[in-house]
Amino acid sequence: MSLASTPSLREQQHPLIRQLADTIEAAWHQHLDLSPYHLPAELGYVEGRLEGEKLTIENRCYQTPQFRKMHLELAKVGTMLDILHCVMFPRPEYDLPMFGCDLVGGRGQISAAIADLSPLSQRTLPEAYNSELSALPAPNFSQPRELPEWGDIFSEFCIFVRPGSPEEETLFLSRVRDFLDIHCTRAIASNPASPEQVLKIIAGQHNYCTKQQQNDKTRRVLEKAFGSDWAENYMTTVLFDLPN
Ligand code: 18B
Repeated sequence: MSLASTPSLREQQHPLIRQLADTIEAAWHQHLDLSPYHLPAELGYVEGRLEGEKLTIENRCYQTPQFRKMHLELAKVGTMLDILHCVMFPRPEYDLPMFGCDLVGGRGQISAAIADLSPLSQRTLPEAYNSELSALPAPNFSQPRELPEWGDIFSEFCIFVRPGSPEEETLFLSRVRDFLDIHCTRAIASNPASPEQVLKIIAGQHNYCTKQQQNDKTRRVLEKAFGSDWAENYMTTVLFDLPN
């Protein structure tokens, strides 16, 4: 197939997903020293079928001195479902929270917009993050959503909403940009942790990934298109792989 007939998924996505993908990549390029991160070749670009519709997944991955893997994924199920998924996995030598976000929409409406800087232990972020995040104006969304049971990994600053208007979409975008500016600036200024701390950080990242793997809504979409073995492998090696 020629390149001209396979436009990037990004151009076909809901505008908020497109803008968020651009925002994330702009922040990464502005603040960080990016190198490529190679996913298993067969998992960079994936196509399957879900209820007669084509499921397409497009992955982009980087690493930096502070982050072992920065993963931006766009997925589309025919005209039914548009998804953006993003996680920044810090190297365990750095005591940094997990940045994660997920946007899920269909038929022109985003139903779930989630973004957080998630702490690795005792639900508390490093003090510097706490003070910077507390200093941001409190965002006001008209349709907050309730976190699932496994969502105890998220911080008090987590946003989980159905954006109710173009203004709220813009507010969500600017909030994510604030999270990324704070996170990237802190990350490049951070010092390596002690060996004892590293063990705790690894345990914290394990807990984060194990909880995220319990997201049945994600799993169901992948299972329906690719089968349960494929979904399990994808969730544990691409979406939320454990640090060594
Ligand atoms: N996720 N999401 O990334 N998920 O990956 N996602 C949904 O309107 C996918 C993350 C999160 O209410 C929904 O209800 C697929 C990260 C939470 O029980 C669907 C992929 C975070 C919920 C998908 C994907 C995260 C949620 C339902 C792979 C947070 C609510 C949409 C490309 C940092 C869960 C809706 C609940 C929901 C699907 C959070 C369909 C396939 C990084 C909390």
